[in-house]
Amino acid sequence: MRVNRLPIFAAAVAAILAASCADKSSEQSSPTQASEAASAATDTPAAPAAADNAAPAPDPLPDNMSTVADGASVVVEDTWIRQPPEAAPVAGGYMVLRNSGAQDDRLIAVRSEVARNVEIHEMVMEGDMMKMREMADGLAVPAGETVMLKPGGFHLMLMEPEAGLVAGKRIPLTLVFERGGEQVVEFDVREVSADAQEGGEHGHD
Ligand SMILES: [Cu+2]
Repeated sequence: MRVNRLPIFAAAVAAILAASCADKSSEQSSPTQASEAASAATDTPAAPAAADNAAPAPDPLPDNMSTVADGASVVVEDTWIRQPPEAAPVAGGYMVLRNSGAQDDRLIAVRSEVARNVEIHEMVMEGDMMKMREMADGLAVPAGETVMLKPGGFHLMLMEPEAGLVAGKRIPLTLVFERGGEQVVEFDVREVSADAQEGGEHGHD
């Protein structure tokens, strides 16, 4: 064990030394730093990496790594609307928001032709009661994260939906993201038994 550890440690020290050297001297830069220098000063060709005896450095990052121009970085999946009881004043909409981009985004509004308006709701405890509440600032979808809208949790609330929201129909909703702009996404209307639901019948103020 002791015999094997020493070379590894020595290699790590050598790598650290090589890296700190490169900070002072551009001629001894590691491959990673060479690529950064090359993208910073594109008028000069990138100098070949002088790695010397240092441990091999990881592959240089692609030049566009931090400059990805991402518009719609949120992927919308598993979209569905619960078939509301006849003449119900609201209908719940659910989906999965997957932000694969490097930038935080936020669902700030939803529009639909089949409802008077669409609100973004969260569930909160009030005493021993779960209540739903509109999220006035919208729903954050942080970079690299997945946000689920599901019964009993975050959901869309179609206010005063038109008649005929029956299972099998596909309803387009326009999702408006703060950064990514608008996406029109189709939602399947599904019939779900009432005892399976938690976010269905809650009073609105
Ligand atoms: Cu609601």
